[in-house]
Amino acid sequence: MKALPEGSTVISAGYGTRYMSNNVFYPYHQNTDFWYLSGFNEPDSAMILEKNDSERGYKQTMFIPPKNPSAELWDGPRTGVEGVKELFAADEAFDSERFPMFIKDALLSKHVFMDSPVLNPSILSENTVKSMVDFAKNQRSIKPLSVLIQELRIIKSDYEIEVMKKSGQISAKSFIEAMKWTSPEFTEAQLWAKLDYECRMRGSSILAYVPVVASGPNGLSMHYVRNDMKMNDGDLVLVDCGGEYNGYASDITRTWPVNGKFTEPQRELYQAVLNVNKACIKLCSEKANISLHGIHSVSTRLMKEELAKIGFKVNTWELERVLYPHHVGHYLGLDVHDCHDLDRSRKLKKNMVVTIEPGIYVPYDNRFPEKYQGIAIRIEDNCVIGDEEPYVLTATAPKEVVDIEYCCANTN
Ligand SMILES: [Mn+2]
Repeated sequence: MKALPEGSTVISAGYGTRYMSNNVFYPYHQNTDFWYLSGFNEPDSAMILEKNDSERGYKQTMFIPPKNPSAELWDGPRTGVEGVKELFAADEAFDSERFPMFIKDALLSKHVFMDSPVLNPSILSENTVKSMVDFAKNQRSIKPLSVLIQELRIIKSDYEIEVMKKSGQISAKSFIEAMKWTSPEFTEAQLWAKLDYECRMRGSSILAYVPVVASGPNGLSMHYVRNDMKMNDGDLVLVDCGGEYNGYASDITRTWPVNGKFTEPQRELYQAVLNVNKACIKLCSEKANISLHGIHSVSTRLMKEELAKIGFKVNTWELERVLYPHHVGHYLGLDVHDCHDLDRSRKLKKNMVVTIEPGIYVPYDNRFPEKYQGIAIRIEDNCVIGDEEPYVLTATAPKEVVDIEYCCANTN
């Protein structure tokens, strides 16, 4: 609010409940921008911030589901109007149903910052509110809010880093348990359940995203999330999974042998990707003076060299469109793909958090050495940008060949 001009009003709405089918709802997840501003986790809530001359510099008005004994009988206790003033520092608070009355005035301020109501199910997308916003849009310019919040979110506070350390540890330890437990007698679905269980047993509220649990050639599909096949002896399993802890996501990928022992071609290809992963992680500092796009360029160059060492002859198109078709990383935070509107060409600054996730996916195509065909490998870590060197949040998840094989052999 300090950075905004006089006469500014910020309107932020949380998500409503989302449905899988008919009356069957998904586990509730708050809009992360609203959560960042408010810390409030109940559906159908909203907040209006008005810049003023008070000591605080602004007035915070919240709209929330009110206390209601019959609704609370079904859905559990609500914070209520008095609670949200006491616990969430609201100057004023009202029943969500009164939001349309207030937004009308709010939209008349000199500078209005809010995101399009059509983007997400929230009390902003209700018809009366939507028509008022559409009307205001024609009258004056409403400026987008999310990019402003993303600018705040991209640099983590020391407290956020502490929470993300815990989030990383939880997920990394869950990978250790998953490796120890993996065997050809299980399915991908069972390995998914194992990871979910281990994350939640350590304090995660939920997995941060639908994981990829892809054994054998299933790993060649980047977004394989069916996770329903039997895992075969002799195959690798590629797992991209992370828990959410106090709102903050982890995003780890490890690839390990279903039977616990790499074959020779698997190990060679794995080592190539691992070398790229480690070299790129070293670049995660302010001193390196580099962006995520910059690290990506380095990763493609290194990958080409690593592949040449083991007999691949590939051109740039084959490398960047077929074998390694995705980016080396993204920002990480409350969202897995955090600050998604901010460019990856900005120089990395202290306390940004990024993923480093080079991968190789060799299709059944005789342009590539036959012994590597059908193998998919990705190794992904979460790194806090430091002054001179990174802090790797996911360092406890094994990734050296010897560590993985030791872990897999240790079957409890
Ligand atoms: Mn990722």
